[in-house]
Amino acid sequence: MTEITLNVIKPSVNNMTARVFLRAAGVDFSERDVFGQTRSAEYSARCPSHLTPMIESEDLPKGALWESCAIMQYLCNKHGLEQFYPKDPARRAMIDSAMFYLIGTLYPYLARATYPALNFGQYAGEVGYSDADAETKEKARMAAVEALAEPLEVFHKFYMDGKPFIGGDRPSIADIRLAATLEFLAVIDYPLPDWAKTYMAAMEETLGDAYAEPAADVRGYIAYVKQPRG
Ligand SMILES: N[C@@H](CCC(=O)N[C@@H](CS)C(=O)NCC(=O)O)C(=O)O
Repeated sequence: MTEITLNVIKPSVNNMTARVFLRAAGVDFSERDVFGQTRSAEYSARCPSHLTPMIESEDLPKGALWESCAIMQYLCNKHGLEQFYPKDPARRAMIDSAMFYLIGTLYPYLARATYPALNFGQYAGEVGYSDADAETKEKARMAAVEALAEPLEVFHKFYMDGKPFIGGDRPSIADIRLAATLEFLAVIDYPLPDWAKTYMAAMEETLGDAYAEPAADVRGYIAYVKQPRG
């Protein structure tokens, strides 16, 4: 019996993050596809946030852990995976900073910019969630598209700073989080800067099938939503 169950929704880049990490880390786990089930009483009882990715393990105080970055941090700590999450406090702080910056700044812009094209629901309070007219919603979406450039440049200039990855010569958990996130930009044909294209190719080449297999689910979904509808 495997120790860890990873609950996933396959088209999601939040989930792709955990799926890539668990494969790359070589941790023993089983995967459960919970597409369409996250709001069920049964899932909510185990996971009141109704979110994925979510791991379940008897070792966890509440049996369940969600938030992609927390999942990666926990498993690195538990299994001593220093190659993905350095122990040195200063180097680790940079990885943490990159992940918090992604979740707190880059991802909200990216969600506003891409979720309508992905047919994903937006969050309460967003213009895209409101009963504003289509023109107002598109204006808000375009503002988010424009806002993406600055955090992207911060990842490149500040966190990578001439190195191939945020982690230096090899991908860290912050790199897994960033590369997976950037996958969604294909749905709006966002013009990725050249460094980002090189970076994503390097991530896939370095991590191999661990990256390619979960990425194929995200890319397949994007191809599906981009199909012209008659
Ligand atoms: N910040 C979270 C975001 C998780 C999240 O938004 N998960 C979505 C899929 S993209 C979900 O499971 N939604 C199901 C639901 O709300 O019922 C992470 O990085 O794990």
